[in-house]
This record gives sequence, structure tokens and C-alpha cells, in this order.
Amino acid sequence: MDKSARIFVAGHRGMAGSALVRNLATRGYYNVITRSRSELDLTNQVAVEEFFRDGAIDVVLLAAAKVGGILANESYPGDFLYTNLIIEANVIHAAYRAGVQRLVFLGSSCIYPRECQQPIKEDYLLTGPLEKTNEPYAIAKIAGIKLCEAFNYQYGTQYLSVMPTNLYGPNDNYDLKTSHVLPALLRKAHEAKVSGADSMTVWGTGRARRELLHVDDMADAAVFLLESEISGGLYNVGCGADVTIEELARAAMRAVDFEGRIEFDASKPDGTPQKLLDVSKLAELGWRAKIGLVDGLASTYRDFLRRYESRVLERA
Ligand code: GFB
Repeated sequence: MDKSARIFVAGHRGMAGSALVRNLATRGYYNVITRSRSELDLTNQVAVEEFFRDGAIDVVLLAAAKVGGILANESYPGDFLYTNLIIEANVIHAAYRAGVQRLVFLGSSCIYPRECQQPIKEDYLLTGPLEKTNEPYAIAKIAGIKLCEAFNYQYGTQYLSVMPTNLYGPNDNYDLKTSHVLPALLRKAHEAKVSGADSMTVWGTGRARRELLHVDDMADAAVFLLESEISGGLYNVGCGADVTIEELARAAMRAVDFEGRIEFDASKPDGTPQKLLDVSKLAELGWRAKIGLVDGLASTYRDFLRRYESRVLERA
């Protein structure tokens, strides 16, 4: 891909989008285009069409989405379904109409059936019922994958979909009601430590299993796929190993240096029992994750501390 390509990163203020912008800069791309929500409302079809018509965009990285942890997904199913559907529909359709040939659509490993065989291959999509806590979000993301496939088939575009497992890293959301598990555990361990508490609460049984991927690895994989001139399809992105939520909580406590007990809150859901991706399709192309959980937790905790001290933990 030409270093002068005009690359639009949709959702550049979020954790995934900001990692994509960092990765593109590291690789020498110097025409990265971004728009804040006040400059371009991606739920507004007319505004999105105008932006693409006038923007001479070559490539799109679609990271804009309404995202959240298990409780946010359960509490706001309408928002998760509607907002994600409309953003994808507007951006993918406007990109096609403006002649954009290359697009990467970011999804999530929750698109796969709840009781999926592990590790999860891309082929298992739509082979069984979804996990209820995030069904609306998963259905929106499946629609985005299918939109890319359908446009490739009908119009000859080269739109591909990247399905990362549970992401974490700089710029995450630390609001305990809406965040994903890893930022929540870091914050809880930190607050327990500074308040002198002897325990912290972990939702569910602690036995659910999750595969955690540093967001810089995800961004590297997405740009790697673009540079590999892949013309379409679905690609899992993960590190190839999972941990129980209890193990993750203990790892977060070690990163924070909090030595108290864990109290499990069984009134909160476990969600999907396990989500471990089969990443062999991407590995065959030559890409592997590089950031291990211990290092990733340590650097993410430093990011958390910077934001905690400046009181900007919740995403606007
Ligand atoms: O990251 P998370 O909220 O979402 O992780 P999912 C949920 C798992 O962590 C459940 C446990 O097993 C929770 O019981 N957990 C323990 C906690 N303590 C906490 C806590 O303090 N906060 C949170 N949030 N969880 C999301 C989907 O599923 O994964 C999205 O809802 C998306 O759609 C995302 O796909 C990647 O992994 O269950």
C-alpha cells in the first residue's frame, strides 16, 4: 500500500481507532484522515455520504462503534443494535459509492455461537445461537461482515473483516458500569489498594474464560492485512491463549500490587463460558501477537494511572 494513501480511520478517539492511527504512523503512512464526532456524525447518512464524496478517500479502517462490557450490552440492547447497524451501513455504503476499493471492518469475537467448539474458527459463524448478553451487538457486527461480503460479490470491492478477541490497552473505558472486564479489574484493584481494603469484587463465578489481546497487536494485524493486499474475508485476531476471569483478576492484582482477597458477585452474569479464537488463518499469512498479558497489563496500568490522576476515566 502506498505510504501516501488517504486512509480514513473512523472512530479514531476510541481505544481501537487510536491504536490504528498509532500503527499507521509507525509504518510511515502520512495521509491519515480522522473526524471527531462533532465534525462528522457517522449515524447521519447525508453527512457521511458528503464526507466521502468530497474526501478522495483511498482506504477505510472502520473502528467506530458503540462498545461496552457485559453489563452495558445487557442494559442498552437497543442502542448497541441500532447505533452499530447504522454506522456500518452508512460508512460501508458511502465508501462503495465514492469508489473506495479497500476497507477493513472491525468486529468482535462475540459474533460466534455461544456454545462454539474451541478454539473458534472463522467457519463457525452462524452455526448456532448467540450469547444473550450481547446478541444485539453481535447481530449488528454480523450484519457488517455480511455487508462487506455482499458488496465484494456484487460490486467487486475488497472489503475485509477483522474479528478481534477481547481487547485492552491505552485509551480504554474505566467506567465500572460500562467497561470491559480488564479495565474494571485494574480500577477495582487500584481503588482497593489505595483505600486500604482487604478485598475486591469480581463479577460472576470467575470461571468464564476470555482471551485478552492488547489493542496495539490488533491494530498491527489489521494494517498487516491491508498491506498483504488481502481482497476480502473474515480474519480472527487473538493471541491464541485464554485465562479464567479469576486468573485475570489475580494478574491485574499483581500488576497493581494489591494483595487482598477476591469476592465473587454471583448476581452478575458470566456471559459466554469461553471465547478462544483459532488464529491459524492469520498465522499462515505470517502474523502473530507480540504483547504478552503481563507486559500488556503493566503498560495499561500506567495509562490508567495517568488518566486516574487527571480524572478522565470515562469515555465521553
Ligand atoms: O469484558 P466483558 O465485560 O464482556 O467480560 P464479555 C465479562 C466477563 O468478565 C464476565 C466478568 O464473565 C463477567 O462476569 N467480570 C468480572 C467482569 N468482573 C467484572 C467487572 O468488574 N466488569 C466486567 N465488565 N466484567 C463483551 C461483549 O462480552 O465482549 C461485547 O458484551 C464485546 O459485545 C466484548 O464482544 C469483546 O467478554 O462477556
